[in-house]
Amino acid sequence: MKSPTNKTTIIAAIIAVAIGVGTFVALIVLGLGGERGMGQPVDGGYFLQDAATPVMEDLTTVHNMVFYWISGITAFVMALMVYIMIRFREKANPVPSKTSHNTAIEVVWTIAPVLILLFIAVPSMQLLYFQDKLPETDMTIKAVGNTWNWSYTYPDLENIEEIISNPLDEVQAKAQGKPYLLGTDAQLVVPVDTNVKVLVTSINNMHSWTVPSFGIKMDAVPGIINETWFRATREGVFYGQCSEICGIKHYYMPIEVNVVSKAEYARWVANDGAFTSSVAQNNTLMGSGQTAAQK
Ligand SMILES: [Cu+2]
Repeated sequence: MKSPTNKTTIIAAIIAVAIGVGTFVALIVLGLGGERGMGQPVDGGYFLQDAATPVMEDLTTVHNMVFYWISGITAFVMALMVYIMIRFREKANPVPSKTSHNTAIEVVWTIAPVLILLFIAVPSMQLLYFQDKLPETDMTIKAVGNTWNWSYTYPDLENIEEIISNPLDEVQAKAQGKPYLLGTDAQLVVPVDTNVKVLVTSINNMHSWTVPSFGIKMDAVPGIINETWFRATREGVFYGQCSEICGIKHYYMPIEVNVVSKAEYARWVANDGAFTSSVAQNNTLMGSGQTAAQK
C-alpha cells in the first residue's frame, strides 16, 4: 500500500504535467495559428504578415523558433509551480524541509538557460547578418521621408520622375479598392525576383520605412543615408507605414509597393513611369490577402 505522501506526489505530478502540456499547446495554437495577411493586415489578425521576401521568411522562422522556446519554458515553469502548490501544500507536507542548497540542481539551472540562449543566438545572428549585408543588387531606390509623405526616386533611371506618395482619403481609398491609411495616390513600382537596394533618408525629422511582408524596418534619419534591401518573390501590392513616432501626421505616411513582373516593369520604365494597362496598376487585387472585392 502506498503512503499518502506518495499518492500526493503522483497526483501532483499528473496535474502539473497536464497543465504544462495544456499551456504549451494553448500558447502554440494562439501564438502561431493566428490570422495573417499578405501585404496588408487582416481583421482580427495578430500574427506576422506572410512573407514576400527571403528576409521575412527567415524572420518568421526565427520568430517561430523562439516562440517554441518561450512556450516550452513558460509551460515548464507553470507545471513546476502547480506541482509545488499541490505537493508541498501545508496539509500534505506538515513538516517543511530545511534544504537550502542543491549543487546538482544549481548547476543544471545555470547551464540549461545558457544552452538555450546559444541555440537562439546562432540563428538570430545569422539572420542579422543576412538582413544587414547587402547582396549584389540589381537596382536602387531612394526613399525620402518628408513631413508628411514618402517620396521615391530611381537614381539609375533618368526618365522616371520623383514619385510623391500621398495617402488617400477614406472616400478615394474605397473607390480605388485600397485599404484606408495604407493606400496611396502614387505607388512605388519594382520588379519581382530582383534585388533592390533601398537608400532611406529624411528631410527634417526621423521616420522609418517599414513594409511588414518584406521584413523591412529602416530608420530615415536627416543627414544620414541608411541602406537596406529586399527581393520580392511574388507579385502584388504590399503596404506599410512609417514606424517612427515622427509627429502630428505620423499616421498619415503610408507606403505602397507594387511588385510587378519584370516585363511589366520594363514597359513601365519605357513608358516613363506610367502603366500601359490598368491591370498592373490594380495589381493590388492579385497579391494581397484581402481585397476590396472579398470584403
Ligand atoms: Cu514618419
